[in-house]
Amino acid sequence: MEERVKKIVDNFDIEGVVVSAEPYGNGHINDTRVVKSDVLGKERLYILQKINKNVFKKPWELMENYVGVTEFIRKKVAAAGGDTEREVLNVIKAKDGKDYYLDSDGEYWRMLVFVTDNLSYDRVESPEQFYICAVAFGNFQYMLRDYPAETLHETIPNFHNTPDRFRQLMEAVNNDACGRLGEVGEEIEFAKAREEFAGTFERAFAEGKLPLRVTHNDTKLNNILFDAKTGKALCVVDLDTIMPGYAMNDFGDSIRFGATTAAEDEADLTKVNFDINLFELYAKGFIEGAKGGLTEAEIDLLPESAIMMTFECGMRFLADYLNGDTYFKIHRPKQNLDRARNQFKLVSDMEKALPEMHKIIDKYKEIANA
Ligand code: ADP
Ligand code: GN1
Ligand code: MG
Repeated sequence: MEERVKKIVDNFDIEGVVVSAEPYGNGHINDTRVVKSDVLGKERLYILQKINKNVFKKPWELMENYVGVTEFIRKKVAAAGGDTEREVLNVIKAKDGKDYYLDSDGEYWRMLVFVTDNLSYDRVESPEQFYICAVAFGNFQYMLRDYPAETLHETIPNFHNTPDRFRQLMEAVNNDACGRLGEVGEEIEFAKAREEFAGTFERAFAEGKLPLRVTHNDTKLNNILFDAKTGKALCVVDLDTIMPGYAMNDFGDSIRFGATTAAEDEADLTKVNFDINLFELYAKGFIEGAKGGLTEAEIDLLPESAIMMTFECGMRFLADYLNGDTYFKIHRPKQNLDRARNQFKLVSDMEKALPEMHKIIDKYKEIANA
């Protein structure tokens, strides 16, 4: 283990003798490591994360959210007789009593208890698994329905404000920081043709038709840990973006990532197709998991939220490509461009499937109201 990492780990109040701290997981934002510690011959695992300061400008506020939300959920898990070490994240304090460690380079680190015997998936491997994920995210929102939203910091302002994401894309186009604009003419036209659509939710909110709720805002399949033994959903992770938001977006973001026949960065677009059967399963699970907590207006907008989150994410990948890949981690050149094209292909598919998506949602709305 590098001396630098060992020094950081040593600043946390963890048990045993630290043996290793290897990179872990496939998140696009934070640097995540799994820390192995030896406690009298028994292995104990932790997650160490360097919080991405480029993305999260005030990590100390983010950690206040993290601790507030996890303590709130922990009480509910305990009251239900659940496992408070595995069904909710546990933040380990630094030795100075803070919920994070600030190193001499000005980087912020956090330590979490590793959720043992978990499985995390980067692709939907079975319909059942996607359904389980849907119930878990629906239920997560339900669990936070009475969380004091006014105490939450906005860790990324305008995170799911799609018109603002459009604006940021146009800014990237104007700057053309890396001279890449010539390559993406078609994609820019695609985005411009949907500028009006981008404002759908903001307009509905301004007209008082949508409530603000405490939402997760990053409901990718790999932000749920499954129990390796039972296959059930165990723990929702990646709580960096918990903020007030629209209920539908937690639905739409999962559809974006999961109801597709290919990985998010698949470059061969003939392989990228929207899967309406997975959409239906997720809709059923999410509505059930939300336990009647969604308004009719929210349920009616679930199909649009799938398009909204996919379109928004495509614009974000495209803007990042134009800006020189400064936000999302990439592992090869043009990965963000591939991601953007992939998302826009899904948007086209979803637009065609919109009437069918509405029919599906109407069916489950009736079941939910019955
Ligand atoms: P990012 O914002 O970079 O996506 P995450 O917080 O999602 O960072 O962490 C990256 C991955 O690490 C997750 O997708 C998950 O697989 C794994 N992970 C995160 N927290 C834990 C934990 N407490 N126990 C086990 N695995 C975890
Ligand atoms: C990022 O952190 P991660 O990998 O779970 C991003 C999401 C995007 C997603 C696209 C804080 O999620 O908003 O939808 O990549 N998170 C942040 O894969 O920007
Ligand atoms: Mg993540």
